[in-house]
Amino acid sequence: MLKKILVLGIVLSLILTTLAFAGYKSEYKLSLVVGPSSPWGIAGQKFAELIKERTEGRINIKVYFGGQLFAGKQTNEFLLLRKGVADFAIGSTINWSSQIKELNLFSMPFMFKNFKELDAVTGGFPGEMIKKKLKKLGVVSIGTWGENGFRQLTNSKRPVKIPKDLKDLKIRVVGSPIFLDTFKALGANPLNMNWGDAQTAFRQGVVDGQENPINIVIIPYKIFEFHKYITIWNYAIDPLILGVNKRIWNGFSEKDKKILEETAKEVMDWERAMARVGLDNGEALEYLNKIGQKVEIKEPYKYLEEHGMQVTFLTDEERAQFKKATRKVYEKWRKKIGADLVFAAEQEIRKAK
Ligand code: X2X
Repeated sequence: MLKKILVLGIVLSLILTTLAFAGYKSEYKLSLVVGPSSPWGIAGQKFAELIKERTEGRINIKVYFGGQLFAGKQTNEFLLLRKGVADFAIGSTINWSSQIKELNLFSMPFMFKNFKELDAVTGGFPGEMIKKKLKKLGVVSIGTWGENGFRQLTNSKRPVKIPKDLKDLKIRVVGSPIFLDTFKALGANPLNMNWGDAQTAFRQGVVDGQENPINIVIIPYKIFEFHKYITIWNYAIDPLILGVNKRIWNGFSEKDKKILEETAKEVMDWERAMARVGLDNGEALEYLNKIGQKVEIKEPYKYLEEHGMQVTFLTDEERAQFKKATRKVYEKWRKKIGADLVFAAEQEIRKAK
């Protein structure tokens, strides 16, 4: 009798397990705009590997690098994640801002000065508002916040210290309208280009400059091979989100959801530390040491100089000139983003000072 009950129990649990995972796909697609050479790209690979291991093969994620799922058109990524062409993505808030106007908050010219101010906004009420909006649009944010980083200006022509220095420089920007507004306000000649095409354009000298973060893009992509000058001006920031299509998310068991969430947090914390190492007050390095990660590039500015770059830092007064020159853009986008969200962010920034 006891044996019969035991066998019945085993059969029943097998049936239940099969039923629970019957809805699972044999492969899930994770989208990335960049390649596997930067910590942003490595985070995708890391996430896929850890999930496979921790779910004992129930969830099998394949990473599609370099915008493969949308022929490189990076501003379409969110749309395709929403539609289920991608199941997961580690997306840049800039690239997703075409569909979610709130995400332009991070591209507001000269809004965030440092990591402390950024963390106050992403970790506070404004961050929650944004995640809620994403969910409403069909994407669950399980890994927040990763980081592409503060965007710095590089160019092949001259050091840029005041707005006048930017005059008529051809600058590649992402296909997001706020960037066109900002660079036009500064007297430059901005051009929209996808990241894949941009790298060819740098090599061929079709553009004079570009703007991107140091640890995630400028160093891994060796921008110093094309541009001699870099200006550290923290004019915009690009947080990353590990998101899942909501329908896909709802199909996972509670146990697997927990594994996905915990792993996403772990991977994005690592990625954010890699984006900040050498650029913050040492917290990122401390964190990486704690988790046993060996870091090769500890002093990014020195590394850039060693690779032939002239690094220009701005004084507060110099940065204020750029801020003033772009004030109209800020006010225009306040309305587009939503005055409530911008106000909430401004309050957090004030408190963080
Ligand atoms: O295209 C860019 O500049 C990049 C790589 O930073 C983004 O995807 C936003």
